[in-house]
Amino acid sequence: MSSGRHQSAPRHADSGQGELKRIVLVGNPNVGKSVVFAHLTGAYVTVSNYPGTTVELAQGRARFDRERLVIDTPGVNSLVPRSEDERIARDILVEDGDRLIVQVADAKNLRRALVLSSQLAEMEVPFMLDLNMWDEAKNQGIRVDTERLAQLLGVPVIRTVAIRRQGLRELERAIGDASKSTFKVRYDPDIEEAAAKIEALLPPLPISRRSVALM
Ligand SMILES: Nc1nc2c(ncn2[C@@H]2O[C@H](COP(=O)(O)OP(=O)(O)O)[C@@H](O)[C@H]2O)c(=O)[nH]1
Ligand SMILES: [Mg+2]
Repeated sequence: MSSGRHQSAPRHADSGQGELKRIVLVGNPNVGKSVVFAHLTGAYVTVSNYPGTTVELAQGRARFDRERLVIDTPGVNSLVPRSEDERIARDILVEDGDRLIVQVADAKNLRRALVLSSQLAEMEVPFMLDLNMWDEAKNQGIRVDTERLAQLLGVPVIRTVAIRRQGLRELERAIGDASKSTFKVRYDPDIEEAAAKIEALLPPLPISRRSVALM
């Protein structure tokens, strides 16, 4: 990890919710994460700064499963961080403990979204993909074969129009099926060889050692 300071979990900022299982929303900026978050949590939401930063994080209990805490993270373009926001999103994913990840994506910008999907796959964290803004994609004539995409990624892929509450029930159902992706990026042999050497030196981590070695 490039992060020098190792921050404690945001869950500690909100005492009493410490040991809840987490649902972490991640995605590019402006894809509808906060709208999805509002639907999943309803009214009782706390907003606190991520420890040691001014970055605000919203968290609240899931309405469909009170044992789960939903966390809305800052929008990112990469999980190999280049900004404080990206570092925080990455750190939340890297934290130990029981968590399922919901990647919210703009269905019109699939290429951008799949960069993150491939990074989540590399980290070997359980996730599912929500293709949001399906209305706008449709209006622009963009079609996505979600079944094929789900096959290729090996994780659930669903469609939503969050502002109109379309697909949110399906989203809630699919969260329980979030899984580690079977998709694997193969790099040039030199990179693979170097990564394997680094990987062998790393201790057990909450995300795959391969992904940390590649970072
Ligand atoms: N057309 C359309 N707009 C949406 C949808 N979901 C969210 N939005 C809008 O997209 C903008 C960004 O949403 P927001 O939740 O703030 O995105 P975030 O940056 O990922 O948290 C807002 O203006 C939302 O009202 C959707 O499914 N369809
Ligand atoms: Mg937001």
